[in-house]
Amino acid sequence: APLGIFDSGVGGLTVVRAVQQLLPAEDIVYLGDTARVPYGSKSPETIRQFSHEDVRFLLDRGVKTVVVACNTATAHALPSLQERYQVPIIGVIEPGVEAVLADPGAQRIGIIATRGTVRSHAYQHALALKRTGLILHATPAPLLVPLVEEDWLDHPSTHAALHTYLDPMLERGIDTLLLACTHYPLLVPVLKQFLPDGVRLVDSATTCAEHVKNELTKLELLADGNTGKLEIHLTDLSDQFEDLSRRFLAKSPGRIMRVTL
Ligand code: DGN
Repeated sequence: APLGIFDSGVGGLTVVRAVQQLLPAEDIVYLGDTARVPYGSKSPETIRQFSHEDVRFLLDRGVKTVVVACNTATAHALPSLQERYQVPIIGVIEPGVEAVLADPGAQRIGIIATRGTVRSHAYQHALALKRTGLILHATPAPLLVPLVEEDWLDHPSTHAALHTYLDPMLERGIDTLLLACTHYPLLVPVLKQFLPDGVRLVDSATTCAEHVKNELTKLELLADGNTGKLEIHLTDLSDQFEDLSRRFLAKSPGRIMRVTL
């Protein structure tokens, strides 16, 4: 059976890409709710309602496990999804938190995400529960999403936004920066130049893929004889979403299907 992965839009294809690199034999059914993106600025109730609809769509396609690639959806909906459905449901937050704490010296952690993710305090709570004495600086960085979508990665406006968002936490000192939004992995090359030496970058897409591999291994659900097929379903399809899909996936997305939930 395939692996189901969903996101509020096409940003979650950064998770698909990371999963494909690590588990090339897995068939994947991807759902991007492009008709209703962004989730980042919506209320917790609405995010939960949309997330349940997204999971039901994937379950109807017979997926063995669901990965919630969207940080905002994980932050607000993961426990209620896990309670409702029988299949394993994996979010992006726990893997990100574990990757941060894999460094025993990590103490001063910067987090950037959508407003919804920061306000949920999901990352802050999960980190503080696992290690005492952490100093956390969580900042919503919503403008980075449209800047990445515009392909303004190494652009003066993006540098200006990074200064505004990151300078306050850099002045106070961080040893780790957690990229807690689907879009931010595309900024890694720019961030590597932008950040002072010694600040470790953790991105939730790569860490989530590693966690998926571990969970599937543990549950004995790894692909057996599959061919690494990818089906992309979007609730709205436009030239822009096709172009974005290619960039987030770093290759041709193949045929994209438009669906209604
Ligand atoms: N996919 C969202 C997230 O990771 O939080 C970002 C896009 C959005 O909904 N604003």
